[in-house]
Amino acid sequence: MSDQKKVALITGVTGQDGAYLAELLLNKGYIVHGIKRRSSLFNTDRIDHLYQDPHEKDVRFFLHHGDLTDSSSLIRIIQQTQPDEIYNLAAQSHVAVSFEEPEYTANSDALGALRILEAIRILGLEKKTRFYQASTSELYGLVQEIPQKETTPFYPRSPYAVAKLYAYWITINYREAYGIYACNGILFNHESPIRGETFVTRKITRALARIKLGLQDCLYLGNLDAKRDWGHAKDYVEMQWLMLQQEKPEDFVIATGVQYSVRDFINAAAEELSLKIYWEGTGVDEKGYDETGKCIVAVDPKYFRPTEVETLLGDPSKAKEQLGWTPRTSFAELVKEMIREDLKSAERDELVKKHGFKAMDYHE
Ligand code: NDP
Ligand code: GDR
Repeated sequence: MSDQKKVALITGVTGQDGAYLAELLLNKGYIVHGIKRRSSLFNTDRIDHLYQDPHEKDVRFFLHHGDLTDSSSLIRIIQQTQPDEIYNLAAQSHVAVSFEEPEYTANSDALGALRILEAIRILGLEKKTRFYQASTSELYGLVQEIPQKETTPFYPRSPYAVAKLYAYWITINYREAYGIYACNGILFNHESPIRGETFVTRKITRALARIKLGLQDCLYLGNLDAKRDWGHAKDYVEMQWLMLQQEKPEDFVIATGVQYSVRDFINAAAEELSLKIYWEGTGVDEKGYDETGKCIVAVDPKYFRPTEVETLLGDPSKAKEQLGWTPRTSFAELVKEMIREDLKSAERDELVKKHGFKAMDYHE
């Protein structure tokens, strides 16, 4: 890298990927600006370790209040920061919630991308600022081809996926119409110990750790047969950066190429905790019992989605060939790491409980 430090702007910096990406870019010597939303409680847990006191010298990490639904804040921040690279990671990212808040999801996830691209244009930064759009395997929805690659037709199955389809195409349109270096990373599910607590993997690791310590009785879930291609978020943010370092902008599928069901994930997580689960029933009646005959996992149809994405499996050949990328973390290692961290936090909750306080439960 030359003496002139590169400047990156990350939307969604307080989220799972935002936190890993900010850390990666700071380690690479970037000046990193992040957009956070105003919240009534602190919402910077995931990036607190990166915080730098603005009164110190040589500060390279800055946060700005803004929102993807507010063009004026986006234009102001982009004008002030003059970024070389923008990573648009912000989104209402929960598929099930998108059925409950479809209009807000469209506003932030579809129009949010447009607002940033327009800001780049309005500010005359088409030749300077590179743009990364967080696209998703949810675009494939009702899959038309197995495995899914860059050329596989899309069939979105949720308001979230439909909004992301708009963002995908507007990114390509601005690339073709205005010559902006803009690209889509079509990322398959990626998880970590800092994954949001209501996504299925984290919900499982967190609940099983708590069940193991007697802090919770049962884990309620929806469709156990859904299959996903799960990777580690830390590996995937490297790809987001790599995609903006190429000669020309292109779209890439990022995946492991291996698929497991939700039930497989539960069994793997249970095994890490030396729990054995005995399954009975199917569909809405399915239950998992421990050795003592206690029900510790049960299906609750309230978690079923109006339209489900049953199976996703990515083909990352293009990224492997052109970007020289391979995922580093295996499924087993991912599960192990998530369980290890959730067990630690369950142990903290156990301590808190012993002293008469109650820890939060999550029921989404
Ligand atoms: P998270 O849900 O962990 O983080 C989302 C981030 O977006 C948070 O920082 C959130 O802020 C912020 N945000 C939400 N709405 C707005 C808004 N209106 N204005 C500004 N910021 C907003 O998501 P991930 O880190 O897991 O994912 C990052 C991106 O990648 C998302 O766009 C997601 O849709 C996409 N994606 C994720 C995949 C995955 O498996 N993780 C796979 C494929 C795509 P706050 O902290 O305040 O809520
Ligand atoms: P997904 O992730 O919808 O793939 O979107 P999620 O972990 O929410 O669901 C994966 C699968 O598990 C099934 N499932 C449950 N899901 C949740 N959240 N809670 C449950 O109780 C439950 N029981 C079963 C789901 O039905 C689904 O089939 C994630 C998000 O990060 C998106 O932003 C991203 O674009 C995609 O991954 C790729």
